[in-house]
Amino acid sequence: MRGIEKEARLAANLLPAAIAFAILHSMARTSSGLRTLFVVPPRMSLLNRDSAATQVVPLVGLASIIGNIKSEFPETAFIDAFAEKLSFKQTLKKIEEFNPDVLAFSCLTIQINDAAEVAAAAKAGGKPPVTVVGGPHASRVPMDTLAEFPAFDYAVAGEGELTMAELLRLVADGSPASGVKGVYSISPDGVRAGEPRSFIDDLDSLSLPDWSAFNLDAYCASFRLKSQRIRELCVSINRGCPFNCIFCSKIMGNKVRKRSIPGVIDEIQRDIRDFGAGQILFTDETFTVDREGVVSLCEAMISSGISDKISWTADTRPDMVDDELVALMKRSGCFFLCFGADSTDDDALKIMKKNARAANIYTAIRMCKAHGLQTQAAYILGLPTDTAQSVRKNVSGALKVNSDFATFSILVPYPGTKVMEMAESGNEGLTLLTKDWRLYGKQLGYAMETKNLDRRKLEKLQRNAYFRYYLRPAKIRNVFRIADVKMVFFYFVSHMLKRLGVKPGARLGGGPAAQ
Ligand code: B12
Ligand code: SF4
Repeated sequence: MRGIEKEARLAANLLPAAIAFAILHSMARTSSGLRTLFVVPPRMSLLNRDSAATQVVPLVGLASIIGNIKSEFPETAFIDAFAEKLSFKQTLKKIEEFNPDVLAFSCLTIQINDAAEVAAAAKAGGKPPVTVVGGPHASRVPMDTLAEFPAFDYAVAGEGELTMAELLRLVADGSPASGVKGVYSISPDGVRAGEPRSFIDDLDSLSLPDWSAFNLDAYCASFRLKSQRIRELCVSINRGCPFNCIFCSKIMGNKVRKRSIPGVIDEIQRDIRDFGAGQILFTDETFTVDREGVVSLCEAMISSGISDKISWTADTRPDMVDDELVALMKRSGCFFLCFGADSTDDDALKIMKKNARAANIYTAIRMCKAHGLQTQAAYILGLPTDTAQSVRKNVSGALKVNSDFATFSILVPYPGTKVMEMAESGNEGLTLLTKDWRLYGKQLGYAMETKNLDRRKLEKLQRNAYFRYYLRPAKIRNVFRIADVKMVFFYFVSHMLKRLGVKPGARLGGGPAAQ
C-alpha cells in the first residue's frame, strides 16, 4: 500500500496534473475499508467572536450524514475541533492519527478559511486525502469556494446524506466523483463540473442521526450553565422555510418537508435511552411552521412520558405562535423559546421582507411569559436605511418587548443572500467591506457598513444596545445565567483588542500563520 502511494507521488511529479489527480484519487480504497473523517475546523481567528460567543451544539446535519453512510462505510469518524477547543496543530495530529482517505469538513461562512488551512496542511502530509467541504457556506457558493480554496477537491451543495454516500462509493472505486449531483469540482486543468441535487422529499426514508462518533461531553446544553451538566442533543423535525427574509441563507429551500411524528418520537426516545439526552434542541429554522405537526409532537411527547424525562427548546418566528400552542409546548417540556424578532419597527421588517408585524414579538413574549417559558429575541442592526436614531428606536422597542435575553446582531451579507446581492451592487445603501470570510461575524465582524453608519458607529450602537438591555436590575443576572461569563468577557475584550488595532482576522496561536 505504501509502495503504491510512493509510486503515485512519483507519478504525480512527472505526469501532467490531470493524470496525477486521477492517480492520487485512485489509491487503494476498498469500499468497506475506506476511511472517512468528518471535521468541524478549529477556531483559528483571534477575534472570531461569533463562533466563540454562541452556543456550541453537536451538529445534527453531520450526525445525519454519518447515520446514513456508516453501515456501508464503517470506518467513519468525526472530530469537532471547534467544540473540543483543539488548536490547529492538535487537529492536524488527530487527522494524521486517523489517516483518512477522505477528509470532509462542515463549515459556516466564518469557518471556511480555517477549514481550508487544515485541508491544505493535511494534504501536504504523507498520504494526501481526498478533501470535501459541505455545509452552509459551500452550499451557497460551491464553485467560488473551490476556486478560492484549492485545498478542497470537492464542494457539496445542499443535503449531504445521499450525496456523500455516492461520492464515497466513487472514491472507493478510484473514480472521480464529479458526476454526482450536488458535488462540484474544478479539475487541475480548470474544467468545472457540478449540478444541483434536489432536496430529499421523504425525510422519513433517512436513517436516524448517529451520535456515536461524537464526543458528547464537549458540548454544553443551550441556555443552561455548564455546571448543570445536562446533555443536549439536536433533533430536526422538518427542513425548509416558505419565507424569504433578505438576510437568510435559505440552505434548505422554500418547501417545508416534514418528518412523521412517530419517527421523531422514536428518535428522541433513542436519544434518551442510548445517548443520555436530558435536553433536546429542535434545530428547525422555524419550528412551528407546521402548527399541526407541532401539536401532534407535543401531545406525543406528553403521552409517551418523554416530557417527564427531558426539557426542550426551539427557534421560531413571533407570528407563528398562539396562546394555545405555547401552553401545549410548555406542558410537553419546552422551557425556552428563541424568536427571530429582527426589529420592533414595521418599516424595518418590510425592508427585511420578513412578512410579519412588529406587534407579533410583543404578543409572543407576553404569551410565553404568561405560560412560564423563558425567551430570547434576536434583533438585527444595520439595515440599509438605518440611522443611529432608528437603531436606538429598535433597541428601545426591544427593551419594551422585554424577553429574558436579547441578541443584537449587525447585518451580515452571507453568500447567496439577497443582502449579499445588495451589498455587491453597491447602490442599495450597503457597502461591502471585505470578502475575507473570517470577518463575517454578526457580533464582531467587518463585512459591511451602511450609507449612514460606518463600522465604528454600528459597533458602538451594538455595544450600547447590549448595555441598555442587560445593565438593568432585572436583566443583569441573566448575562451570567446562560452566556457563561467567559463569553461576556470575550465580547468586551474583543472590542478592546479591535480598538487597539488588532485585525479581526488575526490568528490565534497554533495556526499556520502563527508558526
Ligand atoms: C439550528 C441552527 C443553529 C444552532 C445550531 C448550530 C448548527 N450549526 O447546527 C445554533 C443556535 C447554535 C446556531 C448558531 C449559529 N448560527 Co445557525 N443555524 C441553525 C439553522 C436554523 C439550522 C441548522 C440545522 O440544524 N439544520 C438541519 C441539518 C439537518 O442541516 P445542516 O446542518 O445544514 O446539514 C446538512 C447540510 O448542510 C449538509 N452538510 C452539512 N455539513 C456538511 C459536511 C459535508 C462534508 C457534506 C457533504 C454536507 C454537509 O448536509 C447536512 C445533512 O443534510 C440554520 C439554518 C439552516 N436552515 O441551515 C442556521 C445557520 C446555519 N446558522 C447560521 C449562523 C450565521 C449562525 C451563527 C454564526 C449566528 C450567531 N452568531 O449567533 C451561530 C454559529 C454557532 C456555531 N458555533 O456553529 C447561518 C450560517 C450562514 C453562513 N453562511 O455561515 C445559517 C445558515 C442561518 C442563516 N443566517 O441563514 N445555529
Ligand atoms: S430567517 Fe427564518 S423565517 Fe426568514 S427565511 Fe430564514 S428561516 Fe425563514
